[in-house]
This record gives sequence, C-alpha cells and structure tokens, in this order.
Amino acid sequence: MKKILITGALGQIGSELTMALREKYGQNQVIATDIREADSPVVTEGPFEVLDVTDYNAMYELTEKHEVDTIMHLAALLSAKAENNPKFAWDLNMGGLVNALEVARELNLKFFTPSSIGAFGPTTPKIKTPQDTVQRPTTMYGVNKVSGELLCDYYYYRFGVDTRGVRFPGLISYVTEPGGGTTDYAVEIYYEALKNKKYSSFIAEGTYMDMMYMPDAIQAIIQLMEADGDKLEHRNAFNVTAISAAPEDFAKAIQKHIPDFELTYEVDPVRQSIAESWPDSIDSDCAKREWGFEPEYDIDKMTANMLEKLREKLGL
Ligand code: VAH
Repeated sequence: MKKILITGALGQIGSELTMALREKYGQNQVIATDIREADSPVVTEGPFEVLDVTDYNAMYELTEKHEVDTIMHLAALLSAKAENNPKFAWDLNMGGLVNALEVARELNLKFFTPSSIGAFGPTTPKIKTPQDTVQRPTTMYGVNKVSGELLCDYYYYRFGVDTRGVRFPGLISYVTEPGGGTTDYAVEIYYEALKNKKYSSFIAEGTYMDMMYMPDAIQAIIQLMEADGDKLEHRNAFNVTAISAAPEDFAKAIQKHIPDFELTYEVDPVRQSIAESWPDSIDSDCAKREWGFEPEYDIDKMTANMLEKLREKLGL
C-alpha cells in the first residue's frame, strides 16, 4: 500500500484511520473523501475531496486522478439509522460498495471494507461465534453486511481483486461522536460520566456485545492490509474482537475512576432488539492465526485512556 483513497473518511473509523495512515505513509499519500467537508484535521491536514459514493463516475475519476493503489471503503449507514430508513440504507450501503469494488476492479486496486458483528443474526451461535457459521441477520444493516461479505469474496474469486475485510464489533473512540449505531451507548457513557457522573443506557442490563477500542481497530486494518495475501485462508470479514461487555461492565470500569458514577436504564426497543440479535462474544482465532491479530486494550485499559483523552477534549 503506498497511496490510499478512503471513503467515509469523516466517520468514526475514517477520522482515526485517515490520520494513522497519513502518519504511517505520508500526509499526501492518503486521499480522504466524504459526502461533505467538515472542520477536521482529516480535511485540513492532507488531501480531501467531496465524494458521493453512489456516484460511480465521480469515484472512478477521483481514484484515477490521484493514482491510488488501494481503496478503503468505509462510507455506510450504521445499524440503528439503517433500521429507520432501510431503502436508503440499501442504496447507500450496497450501491456505494459495488461502485467501490468496480473501481478497484477497473483500476486493479487493493480493497478494504469492514463488515460487522451485525452480519450475524439470532440463529447464529452467540458464544464464541465461529468465523464460518450461520448468518441470517434480521436487520437491513446485517443484510447489507452479509451481502457485502459475499460481494467482496465474489470480486476476489471472479476478478482477482485483492479484497480484505474484518467483522468489527462495537468500536469505541474519543475522536468522533457516535453516529447512529446500536453500540453507541458504549461511547456516550464516557461523555456522560465526565459531564454528569450518570448515564441512562438505551441498551438493557445484561446485554452482552463485542467491543473494541479504536486504536486496536486501526492496527487490525493496517496489519490485515500488510499481511501476505497468499497466507490468508479467509479474505473478507475476519472476526475481530477485544472485549465482550454489557452496560454494567462499563459502569464498573468507570467507577474505578469516578466512584459515584451512576448507571440507569431507559431501553430503546429498536436498538435493544438489534443488540439481542447479535452475538455475545465472537471467536477471533482465524484472524490471530492467519495475520497475527492481537488487541492491546481490555475494558480497564480502554476506560483509563478514554477518560484521560475525553477530559483533554472536553477541557475538564
Ligand atoms: C453499529 N457501531 O452499532 C456499529 C457496529 C457492531 C456495531 O456495526 O451499527
């Protein structure tokens, strides 16, 4: 990978991935794109272009103009927003993905896009979910993610496009505010803990989901993309995870720093139903074996860092 175009570069993953890749490969080697500009170092500290990923010609022209060798396609509508607008979610998530894959095929580019634990459904084994297992998701986001996994495999087997991907758990980051996902509670809780010493979770007590701190997610993307492709038995959608936690586990970790932090519940039935259809904990052994995935942050180490970084960000 020498020159990379990122779609959705102002999103939760994109905001940190863009900066990490510019640090690693050079400021001008990473072309950040998103549907609109924003006041962000992603826009001001390196090449940025406005791009609507549903516009194939625009994506092709931008990619050709910048002579990149890799596309990292992140632009997507997340699970909760997708449930509120399923047709738009299909058009954006699938239309954008097939455009990006077509550009990668036409220009012979390396390709990354993330799948999600959302690609699993209520009939998937919930504990230590295997890499290869039943995938019958009951959300539009999940249908998009399973379809995307299959599409990326197809472009590899049919056209030889070097497609790679991971199934991300809920990602926790202090850089961007949550963006319409089911796991957003795990980000909001830290902001509220610092601002108000209390948080009302929209996900119920005892609801376990896989989670990961963003630095581990960024490292996983880079590690997978730099791995020897000939050694990969799987291509897309490697299960990766670091933490399996429920809201009360976050509260316990926070209370080690803010003893009087109080967690209450006001369950959102839509996002609770999505969360209950996902695994409690997935098995990431294939990623560990095939390309050396090894997360660094457990819930306590993540909590300490999140609170420290958010105090700085919020000026507290
Ligand atoms: C969401 N944060 O909640 C995303 C992610 C596993 C969750 O895919 O939709």
